[in-house]
Amino acid sequence: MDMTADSQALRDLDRSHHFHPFTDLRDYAAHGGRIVNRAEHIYIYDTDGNKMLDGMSGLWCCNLGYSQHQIVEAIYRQLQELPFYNNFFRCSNQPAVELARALVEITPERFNHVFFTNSGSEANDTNIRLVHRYFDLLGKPNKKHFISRKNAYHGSTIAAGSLGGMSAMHAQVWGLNYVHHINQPHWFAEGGDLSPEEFGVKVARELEQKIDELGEENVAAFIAEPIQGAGGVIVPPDTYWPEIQRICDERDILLIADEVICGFGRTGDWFGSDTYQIKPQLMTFAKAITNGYIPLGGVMISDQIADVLLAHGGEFTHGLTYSGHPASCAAGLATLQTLHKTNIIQTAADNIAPHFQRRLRELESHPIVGQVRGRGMFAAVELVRDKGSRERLAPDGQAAVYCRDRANSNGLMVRQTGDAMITAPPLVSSTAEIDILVEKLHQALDETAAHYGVN
Ligand code: PXG
Repeated sequence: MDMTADSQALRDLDRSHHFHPFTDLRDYAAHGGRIVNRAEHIYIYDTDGNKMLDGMSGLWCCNLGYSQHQIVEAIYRQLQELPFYNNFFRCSNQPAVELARALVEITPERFNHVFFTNSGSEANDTNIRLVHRYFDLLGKPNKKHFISRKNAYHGSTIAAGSLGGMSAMHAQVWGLNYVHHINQPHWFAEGGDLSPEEFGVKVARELEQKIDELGEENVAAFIAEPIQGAGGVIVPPDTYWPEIQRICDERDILLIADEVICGFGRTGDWFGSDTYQIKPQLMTFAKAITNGYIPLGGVMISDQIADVLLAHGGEFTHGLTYSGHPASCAAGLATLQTLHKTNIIQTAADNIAPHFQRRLRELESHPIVGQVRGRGMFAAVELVRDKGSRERLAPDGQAAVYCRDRANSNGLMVRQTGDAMITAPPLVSSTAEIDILVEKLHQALDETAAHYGVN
């Protein structure tokens, strides 16, 4: 078979008929893209025969890489037994029940209920529905407002896009009028002369100011990722989360932890909330719950909220055809069983993540690297022209786009956010594979420095 001709034909069909997510559609129609057709362990292969080390775990999903046959078999077995039945009208299915129980076991004691969705976006929409119902039932119908953070990503439905704080999305989404944004704890970009610790407290107190501005009686919840992922792996200063927790506790504001990226081992624990010892009343999950193999998301609901919904009764008028899809839940169960059996979260935290973080930090001596930050198995490398003034190499994140393209051409899949290179490799990577990732990134940085005349 002539792979090149095949590949070209596929790419032509793709750019003729397929609108891609978060893509410049005119540019894509003109130039097309890469068709990935096979994956193994931590490597992806495209129809042109290129092999790439996947430094993004799919899209922050395949924490266990691509060769987890027991998850595939669990899906296959389930599809043979019961390919679908809905969870409406007093019906349930065994994998959904068992996965609910398994999730309750790995989350803190106060979580005893789960609502399943197909995606993180729908799970965050569900959070809004749950929070509004909760306060309505408590007789506090004015508590409808949400506070989120600039540059946050919480999904792409209208509601989740509103919760998110990406300005490019807001330019295209006529957002909800009850969502408000405060600054993110991005010390490198916005910390000025403050120490990270001082900056952490300052930016956390913006939550308090926003609550005062809106009136505590009107504010329902604050939503945030423990570490902001798509927004640039923004690792908060250690002072940040304790201050946020204090404010939420004192002011009768629910805390929602969006664990879509942080969850299932990325930060070194089961959840980012464990890493930062925060006590959210709701936790959003998706992506790595099935190792990315099949869509599934959901919300963990703490007793504080569940008890109110249970005690008052009445229909919770929310649901998705595929809430608790048996095949998705079977995949989730197989993934959790694998995480338990292999102890990979702990192994990666003890052996791989320290190596990953240490090797990446060596890049701080590179002439165009201003900062390397990260925790567990994700990190960001900030590009600058001048380390002292933090002047950027080019406007609009163009240098990082260039660097990403160089890395991709060299066989490394990483992504870019603003002026930062982002990487989040699978937890099953070996130290030798991490070394290859860092070498390839180093090479892309060299090529970027040369392109922008920095040496
Ligand atoms: N919350 C967080 C924290 C996410 O990262 C979602 C919610 C939405 O999940 P769904 O399943 O609806 O996509 C996400 C998704 C990127 C990128 O470029 C990240 C996501 C999605 C698409 C692109 O890093 N995260």
